[in-house]
Amino acid sequence: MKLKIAIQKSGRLSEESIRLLKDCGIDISNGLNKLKAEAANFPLEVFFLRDDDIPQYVEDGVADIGIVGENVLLEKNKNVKTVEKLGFGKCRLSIAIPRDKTFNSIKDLNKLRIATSYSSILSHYLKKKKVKAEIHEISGSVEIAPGIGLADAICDLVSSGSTLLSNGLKEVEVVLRSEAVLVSNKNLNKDKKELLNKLLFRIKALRSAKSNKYILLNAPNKKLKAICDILPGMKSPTILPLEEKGWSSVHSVVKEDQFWDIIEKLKDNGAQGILVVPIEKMIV
Ligand code: PRT
Ligand code: ZN
Repeated sequence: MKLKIAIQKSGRLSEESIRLLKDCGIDISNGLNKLKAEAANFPLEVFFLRDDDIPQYVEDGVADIGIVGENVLLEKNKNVKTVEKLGFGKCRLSIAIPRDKTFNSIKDLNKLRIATSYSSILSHYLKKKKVKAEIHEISGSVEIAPGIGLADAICDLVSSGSTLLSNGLKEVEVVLRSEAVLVSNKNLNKDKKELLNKLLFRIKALRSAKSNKYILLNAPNKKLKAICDILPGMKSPTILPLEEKGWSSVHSVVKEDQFWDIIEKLKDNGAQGILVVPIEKMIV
């Protein structure tokens, strides 16, 4: 019994999808240029596909699970289950207009021709916002549509914004924020569910490791209580006595996003020699 996963063959999600599997201890280095590869050390078969086809393959059960952008998932609207957000492939689906056009509110999009590869998501969005625009479905190079007179606006994926900039466009509405997600077929049998859970356990360990840091510091004993209150840790901080009298070494885990605030407070409470190191895997 093998779990079958579909990932993008070549594109923006390919490298990170393979790295994710690798960081989960699953090696698929043989066969990257093929349609299919087998993992060496996990019952996993990998299919390399176009991202647009992944939701359908997972719905049909040709693949049991897949990695795909939420933008594609929503546009294709297939009957699959989103299992886990993966934190890469982040982008937004946005409406943009020529830089020299004024824009005060979404009502300004009324009667405009908007070029997009995301006609389903866009039409739902415009309907919700009570805007009546003409949607032109095109499959590639959407950003050039206003320049060649094909449309008045576009709705396309944006990450750095440099494509919009170099085409004389400005972003005026964010329709959707997207990242890569792990999706699953809704009717996995018991054995496949078990394999998926095993994989998911590893993915979650990586994800929490990434959002946490291991911190070590020296503190005067009389400040230990205050410092431990700042540093809750996984259970509670570890305290080890230093050779120097009246001082201890404190070890704990801090959340990446609280990191700078915590460092400030620790310093205010007399912490010294603060070391912050990345965590590779974290099992909570
Ligand atoms: O061949 P296949 O169909 O598999 O690939 P594809 O060409 O359809 O997709 P690909 O590889 O371009 O993108 C795969 C997925 O990556 C998308 O579905 C998104 O979920 C995610 N992603 C993240 C992006 C971007 N960021 C992104 N910036 N996908 C596309 N872009 C494009 C965008 O369309 C525009 O042309 O990059 C340009 C804008 O980038 P900036 O940085 O200039 O703003
Ligand atoms: Zn595609």
